[in-house]
Amino acid sequence: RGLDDMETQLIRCRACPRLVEWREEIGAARRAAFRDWEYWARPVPGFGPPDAALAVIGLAPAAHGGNRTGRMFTGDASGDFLFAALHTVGLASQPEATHRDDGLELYGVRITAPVHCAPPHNKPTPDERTTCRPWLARELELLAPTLKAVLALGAFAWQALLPVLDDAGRQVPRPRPAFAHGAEFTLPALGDDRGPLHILGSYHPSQQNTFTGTLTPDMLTDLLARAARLAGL
Ligand code: DU
Ligand code: SF4
Repeated sequence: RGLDDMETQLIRCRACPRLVEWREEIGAARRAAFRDWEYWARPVPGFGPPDAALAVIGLAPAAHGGNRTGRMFTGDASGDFLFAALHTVGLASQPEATHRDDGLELYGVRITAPVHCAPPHNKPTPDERTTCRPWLARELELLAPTLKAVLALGAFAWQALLPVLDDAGRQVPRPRPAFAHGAEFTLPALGDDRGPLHILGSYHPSQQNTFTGTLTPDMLTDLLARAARLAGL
């Protein structure tokens, strides 16, 4: 299976020296609350069915979240918010994600990120975003036969996504659509097996946004529901 092969290769990636050092350093130092954890401390693969109709794209794994558990958004505050919303709209089997074997299933949706390794201060550099781009391109290409919608969580994901779509031969309008919460555009079907693709933007469910009320649960569930409907889910 394509995505399994990709995952095997991805988790060995060491292309970004700063991130390799950081992810391992965090894994060695840990945090008091997680002292008993063996941190994943490697690239964190995408999560969800290989025939997903909707892709949700975040930023990068959190140091003590995905970098600890080895699964996107699993075990951190952003994930608590995201999985609760996914469960509310019927896209996840449970509202919580705590570890890789917690039984969580996603229905028709795959969660990934444009940068697969935890960055210092949750801030990857533009170079790191560029270096990790082929992984996002490959994942979206493998999903292409079933993919109908992509929801970018935050401006970083939006800006990482558009060049990938360009490179895949999708015709992203010029000037490029700007990121906003609720931004939306549709790319036309291509001559091959790829139908129209709906692109949506939402604020990222980071604590910076959720603690301040910039992103409320209703705002996220509304957009997830819309993305799911556009994806035929
Ligand atoms: O708020 P937090 O759960 O500690 O996450 C920190 C940071 O990383 C935030 O900007 C969300 C982002 N993030 C992500 O994009 N993908 C993940 O799987 C986990 C966190
Ligand atoms: Fe490799 Fe991406 Fe991690 Fe960089 S961020 S080391 S390209 S997996």
